[in-house]
Amino acid sequence: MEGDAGKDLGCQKTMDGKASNRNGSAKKIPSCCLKAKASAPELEAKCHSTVVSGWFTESQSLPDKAGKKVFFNNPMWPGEAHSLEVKNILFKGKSEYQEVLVFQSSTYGKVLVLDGIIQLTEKDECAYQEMIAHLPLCSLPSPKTVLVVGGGDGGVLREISRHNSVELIDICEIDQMVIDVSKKFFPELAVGFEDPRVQVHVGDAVEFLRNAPPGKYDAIIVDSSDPVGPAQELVEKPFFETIARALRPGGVLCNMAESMWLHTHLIEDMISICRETFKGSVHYAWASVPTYPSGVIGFLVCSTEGPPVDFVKPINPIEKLEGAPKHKRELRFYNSEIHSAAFALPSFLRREVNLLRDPPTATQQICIS
Ligand code: SPD
Repeated sequence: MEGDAGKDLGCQKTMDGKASNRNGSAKKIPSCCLKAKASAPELEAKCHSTVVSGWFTESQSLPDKAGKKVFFNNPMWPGEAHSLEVKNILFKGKSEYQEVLVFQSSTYGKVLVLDGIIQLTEKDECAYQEMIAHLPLCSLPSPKTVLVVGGGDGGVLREISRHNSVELIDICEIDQMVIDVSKKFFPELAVGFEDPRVQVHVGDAVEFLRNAPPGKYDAIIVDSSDPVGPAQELVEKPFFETIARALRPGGVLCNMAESMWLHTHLIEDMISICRETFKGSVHYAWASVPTYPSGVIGFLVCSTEGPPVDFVKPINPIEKLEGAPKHKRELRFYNSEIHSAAFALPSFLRREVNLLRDPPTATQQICIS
């Protein structure tokens, strides 16, 4: 791994316009590039060489046929780009699934990037990892069995391990390189792997869930990358069905659910699939994460039919769990107040994703009033 630092990830173009790797052999273009190419056919889909003149950006400008610079960016957030100043590149590599980049930024600490998209920075990872773990786990009286889908950096494991009631933490991550890179460069996150309750499974989560005994888990947390490339399947109905099957009655799912500013249609689709699939409740919450596109990220929380789950008012408040607020390190973002506040939605989102469609339950009345 060390030897790779500073190497060009090189999704270069050959004379015939096909993508090639460094030694010139033909290379499969990732689906995200193909989508981008389809939305901007005048450009060749160029992979994720993302550091230009000392700045990392989730998009880049490329010359069109007339030599004019055209902004080429991720199809998930067309027309915008966030940049971070790069102090130095610590690692560049290519796994079987994606390109992996780690750099030291000037203002956000170390940054992990997969396929050209920021996954976390040392400065603001606390908001995402703490929320995606404690929104579901503080909504259950005494969670015991938890599955993490994705989450190979270990940050979500670190957060789950604050809960002493938990006896088993399975994690299914598709990409061993993400785990290795996190252990090397992000020890504050990878510390999550040290908990003896953690069982690591490297492989396809869809397959893993298909083989899981029905009703095995109290909570499933889907900490995926965006639904382009390897995470595409993780927003589709069959995936949610396998999750519902693997949860016990009254079990909960917390799923990364993108930005309300950029992805209202995707959120709407996810909510409608989840309403069909999870017969308990379905809610949307959000948090501020400055280095994610538009500066916010959402969480879809759902429960299966069974003992009702009131997501808005944590029944298992973290402040009352012995040792939890300081376990491994102090909580930086999450507390019970922010938990409830996360379910307050802007009016446009309530309308656009039709969150008022069902007659509001007592819980929803609190959340939407
Ligand atoms: N747009 C980026 C969304 C990334 C979500 N996954 C982050 C992984 C951190 N554990």
